[in-house]
Amino acid sequence: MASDPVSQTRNDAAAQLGKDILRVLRRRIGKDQKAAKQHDWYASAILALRDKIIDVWIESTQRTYENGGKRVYYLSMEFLIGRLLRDALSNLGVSDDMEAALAAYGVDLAELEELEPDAALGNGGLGRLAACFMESLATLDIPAYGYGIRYVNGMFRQRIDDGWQVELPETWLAHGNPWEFERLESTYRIGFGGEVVIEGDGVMWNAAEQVDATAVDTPVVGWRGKRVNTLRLWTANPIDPIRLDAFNAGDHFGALAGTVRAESLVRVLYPADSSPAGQELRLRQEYFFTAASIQDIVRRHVQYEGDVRTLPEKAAIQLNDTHPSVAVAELMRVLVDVEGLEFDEAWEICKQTISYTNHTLLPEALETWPLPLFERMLPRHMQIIYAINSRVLREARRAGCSDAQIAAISLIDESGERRVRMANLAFVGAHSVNGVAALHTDLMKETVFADLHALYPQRINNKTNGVTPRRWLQQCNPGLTKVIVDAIGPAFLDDAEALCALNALADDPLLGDRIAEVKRSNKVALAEHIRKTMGIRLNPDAMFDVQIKRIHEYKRQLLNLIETVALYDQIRSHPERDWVPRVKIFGGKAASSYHNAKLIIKLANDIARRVNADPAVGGLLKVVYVPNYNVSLAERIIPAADLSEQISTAGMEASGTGNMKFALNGALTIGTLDGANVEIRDRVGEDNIVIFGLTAEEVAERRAQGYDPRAVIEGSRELGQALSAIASGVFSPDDPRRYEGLISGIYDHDWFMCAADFDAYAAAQRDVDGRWEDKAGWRASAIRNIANVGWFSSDRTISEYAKEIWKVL
Ligand code: IMP
Ligand code: B1N
Repeated sequence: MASDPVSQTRNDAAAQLGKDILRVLRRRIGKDQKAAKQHDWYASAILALRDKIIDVWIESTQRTYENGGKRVYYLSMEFLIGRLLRDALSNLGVSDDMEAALAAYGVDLAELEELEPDAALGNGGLGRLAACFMESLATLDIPAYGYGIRYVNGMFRQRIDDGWQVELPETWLAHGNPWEFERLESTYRIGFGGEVVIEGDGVMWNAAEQVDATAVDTPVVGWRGKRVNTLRLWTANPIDPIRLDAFNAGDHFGALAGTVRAESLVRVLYPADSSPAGQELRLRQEYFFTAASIQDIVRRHVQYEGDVRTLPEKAAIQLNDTHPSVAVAELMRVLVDVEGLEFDEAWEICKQTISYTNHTLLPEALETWPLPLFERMLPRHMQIIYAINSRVLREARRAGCSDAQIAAISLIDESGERRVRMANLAFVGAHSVNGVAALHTDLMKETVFADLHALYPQRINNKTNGVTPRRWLQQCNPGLTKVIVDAIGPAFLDDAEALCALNALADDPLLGDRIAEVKRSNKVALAEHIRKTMGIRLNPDAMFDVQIKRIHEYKRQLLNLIETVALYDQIRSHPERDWVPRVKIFGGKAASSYHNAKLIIKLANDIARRVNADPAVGGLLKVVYVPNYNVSLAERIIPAADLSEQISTAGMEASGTGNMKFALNGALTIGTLDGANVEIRDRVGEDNIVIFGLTAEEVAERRAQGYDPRAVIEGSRELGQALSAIASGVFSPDDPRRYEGLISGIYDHDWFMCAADFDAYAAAQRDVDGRWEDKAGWRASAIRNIANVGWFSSDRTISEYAKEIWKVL
């Protein structure tokens, strides 16, 4: 083999990497091969790899400066990036070299990968989308920066104690972070509070309190390593780390108060996914990272272009939801108060530079801040918001808006306690406002933004979400990737839509067999992981039916659980029937203050305990609640799933991105016509997805008519029995009334229409059983799913943003 030039080059590359690793081990870690522990190899491997990345990184940055091109700035409170080692190896095409290099020292790369903490600087879909976007931006060779917060403790670690969620701090930085570079020279002063004073022609904001924001950069490697972009996360430092006078006078805690106050800014991520996080510290965090980012963007522009007025030609700022929407007021403040532009000119620059993505229409998740709080923390921004508002409302009046329309458009909600509406601020300060799936974008126009849309009819547009096929197919499912390469060649590795070549082979029994083999071995691996970590044994030939996502009532884990109870009951009553063996897998975190979501976790665990111990259902039904669902677990579970549960109340899930990952890995979807499910159905074809339940329109109609869940429950024996079983304590004998409140909520109002959709859902599940029994049919459907969801690559999404919003492609 050594004479084969390709493998010779490979051997050389691996040998060189091996030498690099040893050098790093010696020079940077201070150990030799004999003394090295697993963690030393881990650090050395990453640092050796990082050296390769740095070369491309510097070259990419230089290229941007030389070309004088436009940069994209993605401002996001969350970047759920997960582990980076495998991603970097795979995108640089050196996974095999690294494996061989380490093997030569008796070290297993897969074991090292497990040592990497999962960087969980996000809650769920919104944060993971930002991470997929960063990877696609680098892949498409677009100069881009992600801007966010370097949380010391990101998303909490979830433990399940006696079935209840317990939240623990995740100490992802405990062993240092080999990927990041602190940039002390990129430090900005951020003010809070104080007062605004008139000074000659201008205005001065004298902040009462200040902290320093310092940049910490992480390289983001694109596919095939052509470009490396920067993820710039801000950390907070006190201006005076210690007040020595106070310390020496014996006030040891008070002397450090400034440090504590600064550090609290970047301490934790609010664990609120699509739920309100309306505390003062949250607004401080939002302003802190937004202000630092805006200053950095303007500084870079003025430094190299000399004139702030050309900003829109060289910078596109995308706001990921409203969390950074104070950027509108901050950019105005910098342009007017610091750069000395006229308000009107600044306003045009602001609108041309900024664009905004909306990710939810849930009323409780739309950010608003009490006006007195906002004014106290950001007095100058409050004035600017008033000035913007008076302009916008003048425009609205001129356009003939009614008083009701004016009230809806206003940046200030006057209906109760006065509040600042961050979504309206982002909307008016942006030239583009996009939704994240076609249905969601339509609903934006019809509901929350109806009046703003009437006033600015060109502004709202759709950009259906996507996921990076590198992480969510190639890296998490190498077995499937190889089978596809063998079947249709490697073109899909560079263009996910080339997967459509699989359509021609959908009924090929040989391909069906090979894909089924891969699925089975992924299921065996997951079953083994669950046995090791939870002590539960699973049958890999059972259908793996998976619902993993944040726990939220609108996502309806409860509907799935009620159906699980109904199925359990049926299996017990009719053991003679030919039941399809199922494993119901649940996973997800609940916001710490979300009582019902936590109760749903307990219910899943209570059901699991009872069902798994019941010999009467033996091999036919198992229920598993996997603790601490995160990106790394998703990478294990999704390739092993047969059925993907996407069952939100129609109209409530803006898009979903998990739905895309499952389909890409050959799972069939059972779902409602919500979010991107609609577009997945359009692409895979209605025969290859199981759709059930009310449509968004029907949900709205039912609500308008006065929906009566009791009547529905009376009409469905199965549903009534399942609900009574849960409510009467069948699954909670230790506390029989535990679920009374949860279940009476369904009888009384059933906001999320579990009852209305139950029969359709149960029937759809039996339809799924039927399809499963037709092995060839199932396999063909799985292939058609893989073949037709290449369009949901975040490369496609990002190229749409780039062409239509940012104008950089
Ligand atoms: P920033 O994007 O302005 O923060 O600069 C980040 C890095 O880009 C710097 O540390 C330099 O390595 C590089 N850089 C800055 N200015 C130039 C330039 O004019 N040409 C090439 N590289 C530059
Ligand atoms: O954003 C995802 C979508 O795929 C999901 O459907 C959507 O629910 C999710 C406040 C949110 N919307 N809103 C949030 C997150 C954190 C927070 O503090 C709201 N997350 C979504 C990507 O488009």
